[in-house]
Amino acid sequence: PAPGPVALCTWDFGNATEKAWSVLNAGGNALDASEAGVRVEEANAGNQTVGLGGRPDRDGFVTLDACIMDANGNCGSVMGLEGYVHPVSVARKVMEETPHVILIGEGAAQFARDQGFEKRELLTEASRSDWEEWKETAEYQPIINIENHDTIGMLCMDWAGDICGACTTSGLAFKMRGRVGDSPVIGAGLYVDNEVGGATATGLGEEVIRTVGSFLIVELMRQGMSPQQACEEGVRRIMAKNRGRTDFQIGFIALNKQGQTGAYCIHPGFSYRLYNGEGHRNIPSETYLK
Ligand code: SD4
Repeated sequence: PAPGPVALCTWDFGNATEKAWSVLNAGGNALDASEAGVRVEEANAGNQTVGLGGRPDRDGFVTLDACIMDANGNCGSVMGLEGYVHPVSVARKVMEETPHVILIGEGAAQFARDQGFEKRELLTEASRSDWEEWKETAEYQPIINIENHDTIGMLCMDWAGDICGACTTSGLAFKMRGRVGDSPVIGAGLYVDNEVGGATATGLGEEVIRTVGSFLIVELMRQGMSPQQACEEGVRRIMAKNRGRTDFQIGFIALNKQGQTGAYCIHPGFSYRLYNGEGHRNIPSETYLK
C-alpha cells in the first residue's frame, strides 16, 4: 500500500471515509478523523442502524451504543444512550473527561447533557413505522436478520502512522430493552493496539462478544497474520463455536501498521470502504459461505 493516511469503514459509507480522509489529509490525527468519519453516519437519518433515525428497541426507544479508542490505548464508551445524535462524541468525552471507560443509560445521558450536547428526538417517521409494522407480527422477539446491518466501525491511520478507531450503532432493530451488542464493547466491536493495528466489527453482536472478536484479530496480527488472514480466522472462530448455525451475519475489517487492510464476513453482501493514497473505493469482502 501507498504510504500516508488510511481510512476504512464497515459497509459502503463513502461519505464517512471521505470525511475521515479530509481530516487526515489536512494533517489531522487519526482520533479526530475516526470520530468525524462515523459522525457522518450518526447524523444520516437514512441509515436506520446508526444514530439519528436508528430503529428503536422493541419498546420503541432509540438507544445508541458507541466507543472510541486512541493510539495510546485510551478508550471510552457509551451504552444505551437515548436522545443524543452523536454517541461517539459522548464516548470520546467519557475517555477524555472522566476517570472511567463506560457510561450507560441514564448516567450516560446525564453526562452528555452536562457536557453540553443537545438533546433531541431520534425516532424518525420511517423507523417508527418499521417498528409499528414489526409489532404486528413479531411476537415480541428481537430480530436477528442477515441483511439489515449498517453499523459503522472505522479505522484510521494518520501521517504519523498512529492508528485509532471508532464504532457506533443503534444496535439490532427491535432488540430487548437494555440489550447491548458488541459495538460499544472494547475488544469486541472495536480494538486498537497502536503497536500492531486495529479491527472493528458489524453484525450479530452477541457472536462477536463471545469471541472478543476485534481483540482476537489484533492479537492474531501481532502474531504475524496479515489483516486479511486475521479477519478470516476471526470469522472461522465464530463459526467453529456455532456448530453449523448460519442464520446471522458478521463482518470484520482490520488495518495494520503497514497500512495493509483486510475484511471477511460470513454471508455475501458485506463490503468496506477504503480511502488511502491509492484512491477511494468500495471493496467487496471475501466470504466464509460461498
Ligand atoms: C449489534 N453489531 O448491536 C451491532 C449490530 C450491527 O449493523 O452491526 N448492525 O450487535
